[in-house]
Amino acid sequence: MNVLLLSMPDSFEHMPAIVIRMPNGALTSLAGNVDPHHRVAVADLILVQNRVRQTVTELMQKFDPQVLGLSVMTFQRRTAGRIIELARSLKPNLKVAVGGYDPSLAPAAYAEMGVDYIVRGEGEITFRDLLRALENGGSVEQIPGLSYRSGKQWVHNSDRPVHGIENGEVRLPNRGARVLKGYTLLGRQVDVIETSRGCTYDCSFCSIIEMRGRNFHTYTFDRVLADIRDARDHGARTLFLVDDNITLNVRRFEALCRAIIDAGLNHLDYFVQAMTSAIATHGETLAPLMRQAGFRYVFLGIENILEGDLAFLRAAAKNTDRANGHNNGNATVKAIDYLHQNKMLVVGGLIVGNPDDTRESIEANLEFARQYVDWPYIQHPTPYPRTPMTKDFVDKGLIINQRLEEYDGTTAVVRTEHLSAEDAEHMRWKAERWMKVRHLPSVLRHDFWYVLSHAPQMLAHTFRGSSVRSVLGLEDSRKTFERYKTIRKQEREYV
Ligand code: B12
Ligand code: SF4
Repeated sequence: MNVLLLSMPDSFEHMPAIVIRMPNGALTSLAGNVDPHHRVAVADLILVQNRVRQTVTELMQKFDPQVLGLSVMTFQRRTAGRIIELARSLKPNLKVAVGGYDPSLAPAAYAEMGVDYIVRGEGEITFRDLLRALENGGSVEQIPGLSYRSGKQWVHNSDRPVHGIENGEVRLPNRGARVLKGYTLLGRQVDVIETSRGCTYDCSFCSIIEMRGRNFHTYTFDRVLADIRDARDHGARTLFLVDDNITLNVRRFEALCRAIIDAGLNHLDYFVQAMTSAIATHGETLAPLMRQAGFRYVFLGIENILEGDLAFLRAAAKNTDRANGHNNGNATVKAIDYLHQNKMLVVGGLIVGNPDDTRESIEANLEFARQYVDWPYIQHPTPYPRTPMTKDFVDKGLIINQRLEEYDGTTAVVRTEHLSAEDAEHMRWKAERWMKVRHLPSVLRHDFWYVLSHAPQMLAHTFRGSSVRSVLGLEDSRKTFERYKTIRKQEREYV
């Protein structure tokens, strides 16, 4: 069968497509796990953000798919709906399947959208089984993890247990299925790899618990190294590890660093997401190994520096330094120190605008980011489907915006008990732009020519909405903020 798999073009504030265009790892993993005789094409629409309609039309004509699959996050739901409409208008008898976090956690929304199948949770085996059934005219009733349309009704089969990825059940991704080019992270070709899946924590803002429960599964190192080599052979020089929480097993992570070094794969740049507690507690041995293995940026889930906010986010445990079995308080500064001492850069993940936040508590977090992090990744709490936090915000009546396309993390869609959503967002936006500018010398050193030639576009993106008057401080920043919001709204019309 001909299968076309698409990831959505929507990006958010901290991932400007002019300099960061990463592939979606789910789609190549699906492509690597269907039966080999299918002809699968994978297209990451982030690569063609300004010509989505035209590209989808061309791909539909070129590959003439019987099955179209879309990977969707919540803020991309509206775009997904538009792409499905377009594809159906081109080929009315097309079978459409959706998967990813949003369809898995809010399947009812897709039942209204001209979709035939929803793949809930991990997709490799479910999608393989679905294609087999479609090809052979077989029944889909027995496929766990699948929801399907039956007449006017939707049938939701039982959940599929999470994959035991340690035993080879999930084959390597098929990067050769990609049909668009232009992946980049500041000029270096980027790819994604996975070494594990799952997490045993239960942060209230995270979708993972409802998606797959609290568990942790790991690939063998042989498999991980083969994946890295494959990404490298396809041209990647920077690799983003998409593990949900690789730092759950620090000894394994250290051994992985050694394996990367021993395999001579440490000439690549690695980006990873990590818990502050793990880095603070084990930094002495872990951080030098990470550096040697080629880790360059570490995204730290700091979430908030105030204990009250951490309690609301249920993120206190993962931010506690536990050296020698003792609780030594917040782990953040110690973790950052270890990373900096070992010449790694910190992407600081913070969440501001929580229910009890005041102007002062948000400012305290912004000031912390100014002082300690290299690249700010500050977000607002966003009520994604079925997270515990969403329930809290609903119960407190604090959600002020239901337009899901704005649920991108940097648009405040909830207010606090003391501050409007707009005030919280304005504070973050105003502070964060300048923090980003401060990081320019660092990226310039690493990717001189690329950054030099793209600096005007990068700055124009960061400061969109600004004018000469606003830069000179002659205009109220609220006015600039309004213009930025208008531009951002226009940007969201991808299709
Ligand atoms: C890595 C990651 C990123 C990377 C993305 C790198 C990349 N290009 O892949 C970065 C850091 C850039 C990122 C950014 C964002 N992310 Co993110 N990210 C993740 C993370 C950690 C892992 C996702 C992943 O790749 N997993 C591995 C793959 C193999 O698994 P998978 O995606 O689940 O796919 C499987 C199934 O879902 C299914 N499937 C998926 N698609 C499809 C399609 C079809 C057709 C089928 C059949 C099946 C299927 O099968 C796949 C294989 O089993 C998750 C989860 C987490 N713990 O936080 C969040 C997560 C996906 N991100 C999320 C969000 C919100 C974002 C941001 C909007 C803001 C933010 N929080 O940073 C931005 C948006 C990025 C953009 N486009 O501009 C949310 C999504 C919530 C939701 N309901 O939509 C998550 C769940 C985190 C959370 N808050 O809970 N993210
Ligand atoms: S530690 Fe990370 S992956 Fe685990 S629940 Fe918290 S945010 Fe989600």
